[in-house]
Amino acid sequence: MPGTLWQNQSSPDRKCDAEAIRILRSNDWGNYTLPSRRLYPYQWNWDSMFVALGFCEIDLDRAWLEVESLFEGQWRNGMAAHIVFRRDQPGYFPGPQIWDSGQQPPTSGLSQPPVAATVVRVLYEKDPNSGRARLRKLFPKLMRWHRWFHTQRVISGGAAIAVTHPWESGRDNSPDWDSPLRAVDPAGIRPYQRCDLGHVDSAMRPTMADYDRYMKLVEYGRATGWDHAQITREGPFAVADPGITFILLRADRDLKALARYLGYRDSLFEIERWLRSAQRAADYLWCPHHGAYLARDMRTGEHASGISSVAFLSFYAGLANSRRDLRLLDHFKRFMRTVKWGMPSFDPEDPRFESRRYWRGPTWAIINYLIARGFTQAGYHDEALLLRETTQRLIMQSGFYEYFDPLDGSGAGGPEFTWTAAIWLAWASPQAGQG
Ligand code: 9WN
Repeated sequence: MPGTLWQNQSSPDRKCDAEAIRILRSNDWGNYTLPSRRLYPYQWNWDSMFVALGFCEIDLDRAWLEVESLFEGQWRNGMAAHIVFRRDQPGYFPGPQIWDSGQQPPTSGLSQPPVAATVVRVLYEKDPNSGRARLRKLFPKLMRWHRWFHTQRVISGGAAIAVTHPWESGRDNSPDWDSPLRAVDPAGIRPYQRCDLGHVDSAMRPTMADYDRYMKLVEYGRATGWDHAQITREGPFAVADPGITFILLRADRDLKALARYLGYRDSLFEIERWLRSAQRAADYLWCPHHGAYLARDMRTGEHASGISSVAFLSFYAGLANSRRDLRLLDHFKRFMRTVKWGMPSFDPEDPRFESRRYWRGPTWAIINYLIARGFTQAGYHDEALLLRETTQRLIMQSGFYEYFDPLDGSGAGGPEFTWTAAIWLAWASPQAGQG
């Protein structure tokens, strides 16, 4: 019976199982789940997909619903939006009026890392019989979204995927965006009031200078009527992101497996075409000087000057290159040796590393999960185990925080955070099916 595995509550890890289920259920608003009740009171794209992985362990039907509801926010041009606003919540800024997307239900004007196809494959393979009709309905939506990335978020001739706003990467204030953001002039933006600082200590959040530029980019996108091709081609910010590029590449491979299950030959050919550009995308991001895949400003061609945790997602993407992989594994070992509670989101030896400031250093359970899945598939089992055990101990010690300080393992950001609970159920718990 689904869920029975999770019902014994005697040991500490079993208590965490019960707590994770409680968090998922308490943030569940019917067919979508809030990342966090106070801090993020809407449906977020990649959060929802991790949530579906968590639900998959206890309630497969509910897991499918989570994915289906996300696609209610899909645009006619194929984009699955990064936030779907189903009701007005004054506790979050910027809300639906600021984005002015013209969509119904209202959404933000950009996207987020496309983990959906990979998650749908997990759900489908869990029970192909009950999932087949649902997969048939979702498949064309996934195709359209991937096509949107491959056409609207690349610059002609290129293959790496651009983010046109730091929020699109899901890694808002990563040092990856520092230099390209400096070129965005925030002069003249409308006055605004942040809400996040009412919920979380400002030392853990992006700075005001960052926010001014985030708002400038929203104002620019809105002024184009959210013309995504134009924004990528001419907008003030277009940075090739190893995070999105590798997540999409992996999702393309999973979408291809789904096309095979359904016997959709035309889609298979189209996906194979996308996959043929993978090597070019990887080569564009590879920085021989750092020995890592780095973000790259598409306006100037400049690489970022430090290494983020998403560099290690090349394994998850299914890229294999023995010379590059050795260099990446050296960095991985160094990162994990330098801090006790990895994987830090940014190089802990770089002067810009900040252990509690959001994407400038902290450890995130979802990223650990993605990197570990890649390591397992590439045969690096010790590295995958290290990430899983560290995540397990972090959560058992500190609770279901949004993220963790890699130096002392303390929780940071929002408490009772949905994606941390979901990753516990899907992967970190000793009882987990491991996604
Ligand atoms: C903006 C919901 C989201 C995550 C992102 C994370 C943060 C939002 C914010 O919260 O971003 O999208 O307001 O800071 O960076 O990855 O999806 O949990």
